[in-house]
Amino acid sequence: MTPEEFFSSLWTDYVAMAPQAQQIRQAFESQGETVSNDHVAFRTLGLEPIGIERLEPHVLALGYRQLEPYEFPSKKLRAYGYVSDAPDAPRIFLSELKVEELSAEAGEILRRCASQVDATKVESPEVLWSGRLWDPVTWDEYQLLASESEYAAWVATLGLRPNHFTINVNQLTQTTEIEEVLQVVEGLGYAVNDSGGRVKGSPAQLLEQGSTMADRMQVDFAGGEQHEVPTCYYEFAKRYPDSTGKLFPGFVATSADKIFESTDNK
Ligand code: OOG
Ligand code: NI
Repeated sequence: MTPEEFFSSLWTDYVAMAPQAQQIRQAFESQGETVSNDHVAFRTLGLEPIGIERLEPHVLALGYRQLEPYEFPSKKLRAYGYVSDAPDAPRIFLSELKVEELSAEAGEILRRCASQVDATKVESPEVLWSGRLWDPVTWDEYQLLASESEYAAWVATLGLRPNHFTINVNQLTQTTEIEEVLQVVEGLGYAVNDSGGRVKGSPAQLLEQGSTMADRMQVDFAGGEQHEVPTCYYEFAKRYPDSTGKLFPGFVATSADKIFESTDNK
């Protein structure tokens, strides 16, 4: 699979989950802007057979390498950033939930989900847009998971798929500040994630970011019930050059911690 085929499959899955992304992208393109992708991100459970170590080989096979690890103690997550030397290659962010840090009850629900995954399916790159690979949880279980970890509830209902794409704001010519981009997005009727401030990070941290609040969609729960849950969101990133003149390639954990909340139920 080429990186082009990979990202094109991801985009198709993503815009089905986040129709707002298509609208926002088109709004910038209709101003004559070129919309390029800074990065995509995935979520998973730190459990066999779907932990980061099982998903990472697909990213490495596309020509990426691990850049650095990130820890999110209060969210019980760990993550890695990946970069590729191919020109204009988007970065990739993989995170996983440290399931053992949740309650026994939550852990049991999540282990039941992971135990249903066919390990051979995880060996092909399509697993990264395969969605939920287990039976739906109950609405009560969803709420229990969400009370401990919004991330856990998200993965249990939506499975493995890109949770956001990111507009590279360095490439825009008319809205060159994150705050200006957020105002365009609000003008289109989409809510902005203001946790930790609308614009996360600073020029001194070499990365500024903002995001929408995720779209919402009816999904299936056990017993044939359907309920609306947050799905996927759009992010906007502006990078600054470091002392060597090279654009900062990484992520900023204190900002990422708040960006995760773009899929919170609030
Ligand atoms: C990823 C949140 C972190 C960033 O750019 O810092 C992130 C997620 O919501 O799964 O994307
Ligand atoms: Ni991001």
